[in-house]
Amino acid sequence: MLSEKMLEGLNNQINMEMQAYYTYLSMSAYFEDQGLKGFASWMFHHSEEEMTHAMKIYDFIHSRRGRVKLTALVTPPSEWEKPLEAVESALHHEQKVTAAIHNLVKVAREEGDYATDSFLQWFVDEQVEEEEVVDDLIQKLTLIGDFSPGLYLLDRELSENVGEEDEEE
Ligand code: OFO
Repeated sequence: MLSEKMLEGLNNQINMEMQAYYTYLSMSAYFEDQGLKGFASWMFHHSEEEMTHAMKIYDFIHSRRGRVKLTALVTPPSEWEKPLEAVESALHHEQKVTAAIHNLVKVAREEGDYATDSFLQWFVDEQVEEEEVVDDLIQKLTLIGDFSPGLYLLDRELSENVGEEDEEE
């Protein structure tokens, strides 16, 4: 059985992952509009990952006989001044998600809930990767600056990477 505090934290985390899904999807739409198809599919692919994160927690709550409660999502931003600004806001969001996951681990440990602690370790590792890939994109965009051919090449690289990831799944 999950404690009430643990259950509330996990339900909040579902909302956060869904919010991430919605935010990356909005970024994908923004990049489509900018004609940057590679960025758009990278963001779309990432939004789908966020939905799988939400569903992992959804399933876990049920497997512990808890009650899932879904809550409202906030309208995500839809415009950014430039690609770098959009990707920086993605990193900011990931950092908030990481902090929330760490807080859930803390609650699980305080309560001696080893099953939830163990379940959350996948998310702890995943967040390291999530922050790394987004930060990598920020570094590349910073290097490119206002050099449009560089942006074009990065966009192409991203569309190729997304294709490769899909083949591996
Ligand atoms: Fe769910 O990992 Fe990003 O937010």
